[in-house]
Amino acid sequence: MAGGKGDNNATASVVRSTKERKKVTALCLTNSKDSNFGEWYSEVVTVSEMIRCHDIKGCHILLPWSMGIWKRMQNFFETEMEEMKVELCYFPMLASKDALQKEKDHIKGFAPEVAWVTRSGDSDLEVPIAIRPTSETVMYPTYSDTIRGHRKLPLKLYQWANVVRWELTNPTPFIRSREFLWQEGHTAYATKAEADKEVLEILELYRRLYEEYLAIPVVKGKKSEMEKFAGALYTTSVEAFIPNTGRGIQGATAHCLGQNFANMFDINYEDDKGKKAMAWQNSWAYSTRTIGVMVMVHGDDKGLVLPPKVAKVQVIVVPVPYKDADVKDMLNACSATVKTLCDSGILAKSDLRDNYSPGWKYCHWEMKGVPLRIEIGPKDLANNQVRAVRRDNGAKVDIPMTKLVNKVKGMLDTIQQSMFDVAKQKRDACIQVTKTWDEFIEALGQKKLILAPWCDEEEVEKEVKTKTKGATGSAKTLCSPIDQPELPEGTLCFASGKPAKKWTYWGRSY
Ligand code: 87F
Repeated sequence: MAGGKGDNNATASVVRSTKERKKVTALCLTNSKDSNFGEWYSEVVTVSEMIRCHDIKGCHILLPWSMGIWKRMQNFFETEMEEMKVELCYFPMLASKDALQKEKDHIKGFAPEVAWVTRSGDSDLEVPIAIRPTSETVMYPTYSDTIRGHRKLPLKLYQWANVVRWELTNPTPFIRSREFLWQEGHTAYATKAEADKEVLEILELYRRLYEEYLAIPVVKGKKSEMEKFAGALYTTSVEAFIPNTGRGIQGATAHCLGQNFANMFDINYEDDKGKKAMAWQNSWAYSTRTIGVMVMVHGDDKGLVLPPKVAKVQVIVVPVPYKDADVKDMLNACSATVKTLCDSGILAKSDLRDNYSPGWKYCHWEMKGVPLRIEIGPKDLANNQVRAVRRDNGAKVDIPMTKLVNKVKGMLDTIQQSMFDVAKQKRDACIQVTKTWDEFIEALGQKKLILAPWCDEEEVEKEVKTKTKGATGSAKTLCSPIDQPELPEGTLCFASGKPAKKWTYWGRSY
């Protein structure tokens, strides 16, 4: 692994050709994004030191490089939670069988994914205990007590938690793993109108997380009856798209639960007329899947490409010693540059190791996706300038030391915006409007993100699923965009030929 203990000697020894060096230090990906996407993804998340494998299938170790990204996303979200007056809490990870049974109707389809603790030491537990796959059943008994007892609505809580879902399909780091991290929000209101309003506010936060932070375009939309969470009145989501595989991916979700759980868990309050009324609830989450989507959308054959707003390190400063030039001055200039940047709030770091060449360091930090590299060589030192190199497009500029902070800030903003623009351009190029079945099938074969007029009938969605079944899964609805394009009178459903009710995105998905 790059930068690992084992390769120090190899690098220091006489390894001259680039090819050989890359082989020894594993700085080069052996798979390419375009020809070998699945392998490329697995390789890039491990070689960049985001994750390490664990000896339990579907579980991964999240290393500082990915946790640093997660932390920055958490910071954004926590600030917004405070603004919305949603309070942080923590509930246990173990759920009783009784509580889980209460929502058995909704859990039916999920039951095979629930992991159970059945023993302690040598003895069987009297009653097995579930590890939370989600926390409704853990939290809602408390909601019932709290709301009825002394607290007025609304009750707005969220927590950061790990959850376990014993996935049976092929695990993929971040995208589908058996244990993952998420933020889960659970709120209760007196009226449906308040709950509806919150769903859209949360959905907007998720859009901002993806578009402003991860630089990934998403569609805000409503799930079909078939694709919604069975326990919800309706489900909304932000949907991203992976051009390389032609698959949609649910980025985050916000449900209006209606009064379903309130009825199951007896979450009621006394209304102004002293009458018992059931609460209206929402639940919403985004998970570490966000990181996987970011890798898939932005990564390239040199490794990760991190958007500046989520990168753990935004600027890497590398000294470029040349023959007998004074190395000490150069190292001091690097440290001073880092200090100046850090003092102004930029996440900068230097790589002053003397047992790696500048070229090796370039590859290493490119693999890790650091948005901006600053090189300082003898000429730069003499001219009181640095050279900055963008990770996203390789562009190089010389920056006078006197303008360092402003220029670097400007470049980081430009990179952030440019990464979004490029990703949006690629995503948009994959969107295909189809009005007939033949067009739909053709677009599906071309890995498109399909926007089609639909009659919104479950039977029709089922039929589309059956008819498109193949080795790589079948087509399904991703969402109906909240911002609906105009649907001219008389438009027909692409699949059934009945009058269309809405525009809906379709495609294969993760
Ligand atoms: C897997 C096993 C057991 C999803 C599961 O989306 C139960 C479930 O209830 C389960 N997989 N779900 C739905 C989760 C709904 C909801 N929970 C709170 C969210 C957002 C956060």
